[in-house]
Amino acid sequence: MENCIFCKILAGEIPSSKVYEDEAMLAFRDINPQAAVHVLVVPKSHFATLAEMDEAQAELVKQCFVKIPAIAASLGLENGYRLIVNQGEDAGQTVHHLHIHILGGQAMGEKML
Ligand code: DGP
Repeated sequence: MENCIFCKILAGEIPSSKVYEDEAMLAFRDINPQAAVHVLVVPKSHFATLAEMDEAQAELVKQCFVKIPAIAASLGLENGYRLIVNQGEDAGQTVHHLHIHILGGQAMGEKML
């Protein structure tokens, strides 16, 4: 998708700090980390929110969630982690390509859930 920063990262047009990749997803470190470990898991299909997702895209998202425990383990998050999937303006979604935040590497506190 033109002008989508995550599509450009998926295409290799913009560099990223990759932590995992397969046919369904790319996981890379967030440019503006909000925790000691902050990784984004991005399905390899452009859609902004779950409301716009088709069946094939839902399969990619399923594969992301199936793989996240292994990605988290590879990041040393044995003590736990938080997943966030911002949906739309009120949630503060700034990149309109669905992505799953993995946050960890520290006690997260109780302020956000
Ligand atoms: P959200 O607010 O859920 O849409 O989160 C978007 C995240 O994407 C935000 O935490 C910063 C991150 N981000 C934006 N542009 C880039 C980029 O070019 N590279 C990387 N690695 N992360 C980015």
